[in-house]
Amino acid sequence: KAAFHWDSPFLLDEQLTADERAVRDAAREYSQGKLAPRVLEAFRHEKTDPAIFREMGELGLLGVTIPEAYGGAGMNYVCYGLAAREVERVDSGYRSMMSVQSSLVMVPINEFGSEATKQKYLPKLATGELIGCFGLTEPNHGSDPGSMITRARKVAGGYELTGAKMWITNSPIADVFVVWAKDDEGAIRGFVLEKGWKGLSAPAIHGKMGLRASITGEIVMDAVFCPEENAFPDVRGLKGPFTCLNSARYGIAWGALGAAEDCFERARQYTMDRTQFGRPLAANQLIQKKLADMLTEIALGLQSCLRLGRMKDEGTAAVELTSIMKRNSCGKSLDIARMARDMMGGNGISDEFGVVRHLVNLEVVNTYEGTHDVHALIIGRAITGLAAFS
Ligand code: TGC
Ligand code: FAD
Repeated sequence: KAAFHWDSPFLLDEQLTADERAVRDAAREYSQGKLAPRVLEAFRHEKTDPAIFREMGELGLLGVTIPEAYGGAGMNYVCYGLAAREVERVDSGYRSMMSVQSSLVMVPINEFGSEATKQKYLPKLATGELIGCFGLTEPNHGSDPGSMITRARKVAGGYELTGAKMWITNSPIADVFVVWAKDDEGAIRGFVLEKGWKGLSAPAIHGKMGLRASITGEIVMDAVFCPEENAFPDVRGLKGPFTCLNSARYGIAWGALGAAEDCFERARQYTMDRTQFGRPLAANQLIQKKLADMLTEIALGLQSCLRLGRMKDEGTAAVELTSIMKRNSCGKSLDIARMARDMMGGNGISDEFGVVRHLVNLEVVNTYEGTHDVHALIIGRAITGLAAFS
């Protein structure tokens, strides 16, 4: 009879190449060795350590899928997903820092930037020497970014950008700002701005109850001059930002399950160790059902993420598949974190036990990069041919 492995029921390892396992192992060693010891203080005191970008850069975790010619690791999407899972096993905020830099800053520069722009920014973003952020959301336009009001007015030698972006990961510590704005024709275009340019500021947003280890801010643009060479020359419309989101949402699909795995493993160990009514909590049917539900969703989710990664690498993944997986992983991981929190009783409320931090982080992850319901509408449109949001 084949043995059952509760920690990997579908034997995920056996479906990976040696290179993929090596990336996964390096990301795990770094995350557990360097990130895990810092996370409690970082989360408690809302502290983001910018040194993390350089550390991740040294390991090749920034721009995993970006070609080596520009400083990236030149690896496949499966590697990127595996790395996101390991980083988010520690904290969604750390995965956020990595995925914004990789998918939302390096991907658009690589896909849409001129050769000079790529040469100028990508190698330093890959090492973490430069920190990037991505400004799409505005105070009054979140799920509906097509209605943005930030403007890029054509002026001699470039554009003048005016407007405000809200809830922007990394912005207060960013050196490079990928910002989306409408031009004089009303078309959405992408621009690469730099810290220190006149009229550009990025105040921090404080008081977040989740993702506290990852700094978030605004981007305020008051007639910021952007030279022509820093505007993406060809891409127009929402296709530009959505191309970046396809990559980041895929990373989140893996990452959220990493957080869920951490919750599951903690809840399992806790209920094995804790005795009530004269026996381990884990000996009770209700507890075992919860563990079975958690493991089932994690195992099915990881297997589907791997399939999506393989399809992305082959070029056969429709964007709606990413919506299915981002939505499923976030929703299921949030349920798992809630269950784990409950199974750990009063201790589950303490940040020292880890799971409540994942829970409040996952509330954010379920909202950004397209909310749970917005992804349902994207999938619903693909099923029916009818758009429910307009
Ligand atoms: P829609 O008509 O659907 O599309 C407009 C144009 O965009 C194209 N397109 C895509 N292209 C590539 N990939 C995709 N996934 C695409 N989806 C759409 C589409 O083909 C069309 O092109 P064209 O050439 O015909 O113009 O646009 P809509 O306005 O109706 O869209 C509605 C909706 C709900 C799908 C969309 O607006 C949406 O996804 N809203 C959610 C917004 C969102 O995800 N924001 C994320 C902000 S960034 C962030 O949260 C980062 S957090 C990072 C972290 O810390 O980890
Ligand atoms: P809204 O769009 O106002 O939605 C509110 C509620 O209404 C949601 O439940 C939503 O599902 C629902 N809703 C909206 N439209 C419909 C509809 N048509 N039908 C039914 N229900 C609907 N953005 C960036 O650009 N860059 C970043 O780096 C970034 N980082 C972030 C970091 C954090 C910590 C947070 C919290 C957000 C971040 N965001 C970022 C913004 C994020 O993408 C948005 O918050 C998200 O897209 C939702 O937009 P909103 O907050 O305006 O909510």
